[in-house]
Amino acid sequence: MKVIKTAAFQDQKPGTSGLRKKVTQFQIPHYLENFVQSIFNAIGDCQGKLLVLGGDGRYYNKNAIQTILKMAAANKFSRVIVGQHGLFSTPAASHIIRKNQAEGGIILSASHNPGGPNGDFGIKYNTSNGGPAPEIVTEAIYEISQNINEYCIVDTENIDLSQIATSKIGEMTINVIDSVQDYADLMQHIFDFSLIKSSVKSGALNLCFDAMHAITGPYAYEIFENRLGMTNAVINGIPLEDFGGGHPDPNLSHAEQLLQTMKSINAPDLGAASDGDGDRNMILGRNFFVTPSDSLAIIAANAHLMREYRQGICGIARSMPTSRAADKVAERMGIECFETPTGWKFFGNLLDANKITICGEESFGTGSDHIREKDGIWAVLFWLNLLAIKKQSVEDIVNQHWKTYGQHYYARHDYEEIDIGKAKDLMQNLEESLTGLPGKTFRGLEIKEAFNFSYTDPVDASVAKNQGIVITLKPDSRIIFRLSGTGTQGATLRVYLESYEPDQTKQGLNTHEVLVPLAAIANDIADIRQRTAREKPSVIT
Ligand code: G16
Repeated sequence: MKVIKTAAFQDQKPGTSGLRKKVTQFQIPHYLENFVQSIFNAIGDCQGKLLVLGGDGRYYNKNAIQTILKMAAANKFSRVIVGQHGLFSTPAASHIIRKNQAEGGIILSASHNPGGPNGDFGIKYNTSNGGPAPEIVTEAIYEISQNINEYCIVDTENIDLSQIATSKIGEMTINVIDSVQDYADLMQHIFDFSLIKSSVKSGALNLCFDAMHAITGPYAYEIFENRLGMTNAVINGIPLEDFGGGHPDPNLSHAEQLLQTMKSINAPDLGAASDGDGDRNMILGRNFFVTPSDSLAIIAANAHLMREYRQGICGIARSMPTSRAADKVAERMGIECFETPTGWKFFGNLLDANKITICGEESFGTGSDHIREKDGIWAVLFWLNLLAIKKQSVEDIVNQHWKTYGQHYYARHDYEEIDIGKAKDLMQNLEESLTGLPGKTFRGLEIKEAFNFSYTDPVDASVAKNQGIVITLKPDSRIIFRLSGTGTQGATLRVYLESYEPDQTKQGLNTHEVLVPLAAIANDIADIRQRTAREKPSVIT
């Protein structure tokens, strides 16, 4: 074992979901090692403990896995469970941590961010509940990283991760396990595979799943094709280190091939995609997009139809910028709907305390208490199971939902890679204008409230402040501004627009047209064009 002297890096503060930087940054000598040692120091005594390790297979995954294994041995972990070839989707890693009662897990991923030598890399730590480390832990890791001056590593050959086998580094056991089987078994336990399979067999149900050359390919082949018999359901299923040069973000801008398929005359019943590490999902019907916020609400409203949730659900949670469609469902069910800051880590306490069963975010994330991460394949299976039960089209199910609960027109406008200083000024300026806004009218709509969102965790009373600026307008609209916590280049301003429409005759219209006035008001209030020097958003989802 070697103790290596190092100097602290000042920029190792985890964002919305772990530490994300350019690959080139992680390649700087000691950069990865410093952060990993900071995680281990935050855990404390690692002696005798079990760690889960895997990543989404992006460029640098292979190198980082070997380094982390050698550091885990030097830090005296007794065992590491690692996915074959160093691969685990984020949901699968969460499941493996829980199933094996591990101390925690390290997941190597920059999620939906592009990969390759010039792309992004990331590292996140999940705790023993299988969920992303809460703020108190990420803060501790960051603090340690600020003063770190040495790390430990075993000087040894690389470990062969290509075979399912057990090996050792010194005293530490390494179990290389199949990355897919445990997770596929869990899905089969939750959903009614025989029902889905018989619908598929009768020709009543088919799917196009776009794995975007990312981690879900092997999971999708096993689950959709092998276990459910959906031949040729998977496209872009071979994981590549650079995601084939694409942007593994399942949204209307980046899943072009899938969108074309779903617009074609032979479109399947369900179209879906997942992201780099398999926790996000996009749901499409034939020529029809389901917003993630609506998908969350529909999943919550229909959960009792699924085997796993037949007793009903105990509560729902959504992140603050997610539309309030789920709130309407909770209201009717007489259960609570929690509004949390952006970031899956804020759902962990609510799930552990059995306050919620279903949760989700506008950023294409949905999940339940089966693990402690959002889960892309789970959401697709939910929709498949729902289609098999209801025997209706995706569009009909959504329309029916709107008729019952009203429609929340919703869009997110992203201004990517803007100057960090300009983005901070914009937010600061907005913050200073808040007290003067209520009562003012913009383009015929009166502002009800204007505030900076903060959250007190109902379980441990921890407080998260400055989580985004919320503007509510009469009769029932919202505009939200926040800066992304997952980008690696400049700043990304996110503007979320939402307008509630209970009148059935005004539902199903073109979302972007309906939201034109709100987009204009957002610009009036925040002076976006002037301050960012951008004429329009770079991405609209
Ligand atoms: C991460 C978090 C999500 C969050 C999303 C967007 O997703 O896990 O909870 O909603 O980032 O964050 P931001 O708006 O700050 O960019 P992922 O899929 O990237 O891990």
